[in-house]
Amino acid sequence: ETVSNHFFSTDDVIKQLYKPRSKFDHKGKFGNTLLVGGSKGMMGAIQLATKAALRSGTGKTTALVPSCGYEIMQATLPEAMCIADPSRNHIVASTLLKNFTAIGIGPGLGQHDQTRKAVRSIIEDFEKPIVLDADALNLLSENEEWWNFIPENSILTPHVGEFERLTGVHYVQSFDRVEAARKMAIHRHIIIVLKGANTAICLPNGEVHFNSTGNPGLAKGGSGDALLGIITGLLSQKYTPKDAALLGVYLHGKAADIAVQDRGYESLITTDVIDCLGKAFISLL
Ligand code: NPW
Ligand code: AMP
Ligand code: MG
Repeated sequence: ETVSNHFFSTDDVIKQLYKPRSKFDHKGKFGNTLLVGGSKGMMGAIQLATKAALRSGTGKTTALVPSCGYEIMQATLPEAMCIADPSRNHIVASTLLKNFTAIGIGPGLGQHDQTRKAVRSIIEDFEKPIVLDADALNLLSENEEWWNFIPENSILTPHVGEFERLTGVHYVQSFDRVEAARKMAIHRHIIIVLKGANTAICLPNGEVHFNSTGNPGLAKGGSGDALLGIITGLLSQKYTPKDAALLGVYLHGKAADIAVQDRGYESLITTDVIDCLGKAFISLL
């Protein structure tokens, strides 16, 4: 393949994708987002994802969490709705999905056997492109059969460790890893957001788009959880899966670039990144 398959998400390219708001907009236009995740000891991950979705413009946001997380979510994220799973410490069941416009699964989910079944039934029932990260990807890594029910144009957001688990291969050269992600995106008809310092967004048509924002302040637990919330929130607003992935990765990095000016690389935490999403959106106007 030639280098013409490779693109760079500059500020100008991203500004073309962004859809500004207009005076008579109402919340019904911007979708109803569901985030699925959390387990005992990892409620922070789904909190961060939900908060990031709230800050990304979605009309309504709901989190599905194990019941030990219900009060945590209701008390800390008043703008979000919450559905408690029947089980206390990890998710074991699906929920009514027909009212949701986009679903993101994975932050802090854990890898319990019953959780695996619940995730599978959510993906199968929803039938539209879905966003998968973290433990939802680890579930996929276990069994080739899982690929059969991942809807086309779904967005997978692995870090290097998760991607290598998906392929079962350790890549020495990052070029080889990106090429493997590109081939996987073509073969499975999905979008792979291969995360890292130079996040590569691989599309089903074989294009690879490198992101231009972000910094080492993001090298910290929680960063990816926020990214899942942003991308799912954008998908909910009827951005195409491609545009949701490109714009979401860009905004996540841009918010971190703005936040780090006050926080410094070491002190930056995911909450700071989410708090700067507003400035990242404003930079697109
Ligand atoms: P190493 O150490 O380099 O050999 P995991 P996770 C590798 C939740 N979280 N380049 C790395 O290998 C998530 O949502 C909850 C190379 C390491 O062994 C998930 O549900 C938080 N290698 C769950 O925790 C905040 C890389 O992969 C392994 C790499 C587990 O997610 C934190 C680590 O990956 C977290 O988000 C890279 N760039 N990146 C909360 N507040 O509740 C990773 N690796 O085992 O998938 O663990 O990513 O922490
Ligand atoms: P996760 O490992 O799932 O928490 O995801 C980490 C997030 O932080 C991804 O969006 C990465 O692209 C981003 N990230 C991590 N390290 C860096 C870095 N050195 N430069 C830019 N972005 C980074
Ligand atoms: Mg992660």
